[in-house]
Amino acid sequence: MRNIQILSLVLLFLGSYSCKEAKKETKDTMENVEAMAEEVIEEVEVKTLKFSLEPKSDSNVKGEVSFTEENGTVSMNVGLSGLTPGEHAIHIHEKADCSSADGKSTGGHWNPTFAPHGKWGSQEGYHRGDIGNFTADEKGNATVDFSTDEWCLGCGDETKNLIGKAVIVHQGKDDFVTQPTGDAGGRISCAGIIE
Ligand SMILES: [Cu+2]
Ligand SMILES: [Zn+2]
Repeated sequence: MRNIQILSLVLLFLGSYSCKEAKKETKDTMENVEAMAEEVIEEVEVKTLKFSLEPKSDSNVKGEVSFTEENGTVSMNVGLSGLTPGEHAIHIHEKADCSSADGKSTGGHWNPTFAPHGKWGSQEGYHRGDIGNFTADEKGNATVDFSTDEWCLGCGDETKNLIGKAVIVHQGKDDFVTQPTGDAGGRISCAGIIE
């Protein structure tokens, strides 16, 4: 009789123990699901915008540009074809208006901080649109990769916001000295940056 009592106590103990374990497992699973959901939400916050670059000033220079914002940094990736081999300037200009044949409808270099024109990162100052020069290969193709935390895509800070501006590729190269253009020559490809 006493053995039966002990056995039922043991069974009772095991029963409540496994029930606790099951509850704990459910809680762990819920925490995992919540953590995964947070990760998904963070991934959604990576913002990417893509645009086509259209030929200007009777050039054949076209391509694609994408901007990706992640953790406060904007990365720009550009692919171009139809260039003359060698160095060319690329800038952000102040208006997302590529309507004119010469690309001048985009205005001057984007310069929200009222700085002199210059080489990106220069002590003497530089426009927020002064990306610089890149080199096209002998076939006239080029890629440009650039990233900075001094830009954003649609944030409230107008000294950083790329939306409403334009990407301009020039026939010549930027000398980083001539004000306020860098003497980079004609505008041969254009893309407006819009939301
Ligand atoms: Cu320019
Ligand atoms: Zn400039």
